[in-house]
Amino acid sequence: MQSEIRNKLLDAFTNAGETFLSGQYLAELIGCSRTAVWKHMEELRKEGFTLEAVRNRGYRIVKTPENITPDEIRLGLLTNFIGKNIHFEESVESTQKIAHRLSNESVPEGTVVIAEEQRLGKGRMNRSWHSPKYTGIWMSLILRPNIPLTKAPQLTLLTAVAIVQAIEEVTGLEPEIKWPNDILINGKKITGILTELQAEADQIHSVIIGTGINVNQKKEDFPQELHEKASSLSIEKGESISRAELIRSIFKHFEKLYLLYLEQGFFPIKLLWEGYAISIGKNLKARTLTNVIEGKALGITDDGVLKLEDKTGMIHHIYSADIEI
Ligand code: BT5
Repeated sequence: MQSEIRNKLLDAFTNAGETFLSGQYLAELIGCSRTAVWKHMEELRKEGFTLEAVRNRGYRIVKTPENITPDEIRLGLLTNFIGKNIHFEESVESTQKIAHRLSNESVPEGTVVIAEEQRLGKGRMNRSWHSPKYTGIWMSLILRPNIPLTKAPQLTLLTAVAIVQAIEEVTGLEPEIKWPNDILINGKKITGILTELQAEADQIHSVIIGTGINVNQKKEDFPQELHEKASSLSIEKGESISRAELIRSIFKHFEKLYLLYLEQGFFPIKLLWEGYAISIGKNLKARTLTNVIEGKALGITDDGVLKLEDKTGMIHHIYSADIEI
């Protein structure tokens, strides 16, 4: 976890923009000594930040490091609780595993676990998620919404909307959503979402939303079996993309949508989601755990459940499946 002083320091630089901040000003603002401020500035320098220090004016940050660090994410973060508490690791089996553990330790809502690499990244139904080092965003967000168990899948759809909005904002690309949890660009998967619950009876203890976003991989970084199916934002855009900026943007959009959802329910999210969905109106094959249903996608219900009409006119409600378009 990050230190309180470091967080306050980064918030001050976020608010200051290009303006220099003096050591004296920072020390008073944060309530620590000037030596402590200097020590934290040196730590930032070691992490790869480029700082400018000018006599009689103070400090400003001119460049952030290449790798992601919690400090870099924090600099410029405009949320109140999503992503304010970052648990950062260089290499883990799965960020979901750590988030489950932290969730039991009662960390605040909005805590995220981010790793530079996952050695055993998970998809749904025990599939694997390829998560190579320094190229993607592999993170798990801990939420504690007061909603019934059955509504938890709506949060997967909400997350997809937040990520699409953030990708649009940061890259200008126009992703599409394939129900329930895939984000595609030019038909290739850029992002997968895995929503897991900790619950008792009908009471949700926490929802853990794992997102895997392919950001700066090159084609050769993907294993052969994913070449046709997967892509990254930098392949689609033709340039590399700042992962920290994208993470901040996701947190911002997510917090806005999540607060809207808690206040007004799923309906406004549904409208946004439909605007990005590619499957609606198309003929699909839905592979559920027990069977395969073919039909036309009519849309989603107010609860986020997919409605498929088969050849006989019967309407099926699909709660969880893999979709082929
Ligand atoms: C998903 O599952 O799409 C959910 C992926 C969630 C990953 C995040 S990363 C952070 C957090 N920690 C974790 O351990 N997991 C979450 P599903 O719909 O089952 O898709 C899995 C399938 O996508 C695999 O079977 C592959 O075919 C394909 N796949 C694997 N890695 C991929 C990648 N990097 N990009 C695109 N497709 C991939």
